[in-house]
Amino acid sequence: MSGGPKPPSDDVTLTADEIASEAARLVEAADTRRTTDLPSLAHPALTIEDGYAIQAAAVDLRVQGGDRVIGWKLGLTSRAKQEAMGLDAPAVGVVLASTLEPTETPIDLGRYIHPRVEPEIVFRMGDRLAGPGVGIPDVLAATEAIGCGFEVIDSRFEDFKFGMADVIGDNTSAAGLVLGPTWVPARSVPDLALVGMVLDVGGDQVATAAGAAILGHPAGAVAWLANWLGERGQAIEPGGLVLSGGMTDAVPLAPGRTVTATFGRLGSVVVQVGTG
Ligand code: OOG
Ligand code: MG
Repeated sequence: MSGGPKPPSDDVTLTADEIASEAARLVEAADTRRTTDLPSLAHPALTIEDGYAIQAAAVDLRVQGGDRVIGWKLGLTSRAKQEAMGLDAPAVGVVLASTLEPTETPIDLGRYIHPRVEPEIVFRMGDRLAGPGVGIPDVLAATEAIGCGFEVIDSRFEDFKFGMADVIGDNTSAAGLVLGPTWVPARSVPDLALVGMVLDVGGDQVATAAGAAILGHPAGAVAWLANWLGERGQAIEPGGLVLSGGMTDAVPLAPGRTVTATFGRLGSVVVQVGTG
């Protein structure tokens, strides 16, 4: 797997130099743990495809620096997330190997700017998958295993305030990933839409959701991704992960906080933040 989404070039309005400089600024913001200006500040007519071009350039910088693409993430696939962020369509981002957090160890807040976690259903793909015409049965047949995780999002923009093209340029706020320990074959969760999830923060139950929160069906969201990638001549590659998107609004991480998401058949995932 290499690189990020490749935009159809006629929808890109920025020059190659402008794309490279926006990408470099976002990568630097992440590396120095400081927020930066929205790309749309300097480029008010920024298009969604400009956003994907910036994202792809930033991912290329990471890969040149020794990182590796290990999958795709969907963002803004639930109503809870769309309402929280004031945006009304799904977005695609890239999962990099460097963002994987060790499971048992407490999270180090020093790696992030203002991190939040989101409970997500995660697919590990067995077969290559690309549209057109991909549906839920195709996704389930191509899936090696389904699990759960917390995505750590950490916008490179102040207060998580951004437009659609901006957040796409910022790789949809992707920053970290904590995977749960349980992986089950797709056939053992015949109705993924009805898998429940209970979200607990420091002993308080703060939200509940079902798989159907994700565009009606998490595997339908993955089908949407495969069809979207197919239009661009790209694919979900074998072995790749797909994060199907936050099922609830995200929870800010704070020193000493423990966040747990308990899913039905998909087990549970815990994020612990150190106090130091
Ligand atoms: C954008 C990323 C959203 C999700 O799962 O919905 C996302 C954000 O909220 O900063 O990853
Ligand atoms: Mg997410």
